[in-house]
Amino acid sequence: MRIVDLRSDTLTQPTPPMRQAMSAANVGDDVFGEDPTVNFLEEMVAKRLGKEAALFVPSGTMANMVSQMTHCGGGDEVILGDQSHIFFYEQGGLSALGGIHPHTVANQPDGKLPLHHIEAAIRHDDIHFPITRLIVLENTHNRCNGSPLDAAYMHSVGKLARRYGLKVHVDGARLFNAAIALGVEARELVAEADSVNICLSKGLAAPVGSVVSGNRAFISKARRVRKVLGGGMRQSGILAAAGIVSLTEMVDRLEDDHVNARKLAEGLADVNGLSIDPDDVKTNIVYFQATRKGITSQILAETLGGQGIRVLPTGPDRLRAVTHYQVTSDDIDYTLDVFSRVLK
Ligand code: TLP
Repeated sequence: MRIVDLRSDTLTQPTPPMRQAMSAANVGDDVFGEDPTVNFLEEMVAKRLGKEAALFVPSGTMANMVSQMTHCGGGDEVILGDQSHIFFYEQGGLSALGGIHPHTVANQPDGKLPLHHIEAAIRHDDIHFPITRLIVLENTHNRCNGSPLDAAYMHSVGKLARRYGLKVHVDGARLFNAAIALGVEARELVAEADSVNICLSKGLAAPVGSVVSGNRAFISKARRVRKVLGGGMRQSGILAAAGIVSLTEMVDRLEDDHVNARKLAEGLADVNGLSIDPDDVKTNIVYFQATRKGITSQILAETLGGQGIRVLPTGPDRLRAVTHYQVTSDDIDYTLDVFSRVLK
């Protein structure tokens, strides 16, 4: 059966050049700071994002955890979106592992946190309150239609943070999708950020890994936090080698994923029993609603799955489809055919 797997861009397989680079990588013990390939990747990311230093970690979840635990101590408070990946999908790790208190602000449909809502959430000095340390933004915003947050907005949050002596962390798991969609360099989006997570293992197709970047002092403290979380890796240059290929060969082509996502969204808008506004789709993430009575997202996903089309239910009637480099324009045509047949 023909399979089109749209559940996530994390499903991407490493490319042939990645496998070659991995088998040929020069490696050393990275806990000793002696893996040349990891060091190269870290320098590459830092430079690309306009930061002083960077740290290779096993996952986006660990990148976010390390960043928050580096900025905050126990009892400190983080302001973040109620739809953010950190709040929604990371098991409350910031509280469980970091003793950090989350203070949520409602995300707007475009993933932004209104400045006046952020400002209202900042604690003033009062013996009853936790101390606000950090604001977290997510770009692109996964649960908000994969929306890219523009540079002007990112800068305005940075300025607000400075005014109150706060730090800013950007969960940029898909930062390069945002940069491509907005036609700007990724570094412009994170110019005001104190720390940034980028994921290599989503649309950029590396098998494993994320990179945190920030200033030198931040990264050396983050290196200690990575170790206590069990993320100190040894000959991890094998993995970093694939990440280097991600950054050199896989960024510009993200545009193709955005074109395919838009095409999928426009096609789904014409299918009876679904609701979607294609104009909401700006990157590679497509959310849609199942509107026919009795057809829940679970039922629809299972029925489509039986026909080889894999999508992810993300709510009782909400589903997600994500395009990536292993999904072609022809796969989108096929996917739309199957949707029409299943919902006829
Ligand atoms: N997101 C995954 C799932 O966890 C939902 C996906 O399929 O989209 N930040 C953002 C914005 C993410 O979307 C993800 C992964 C992460 C962080 C965590 O990355 P990993 O999975 O590497 O820990």
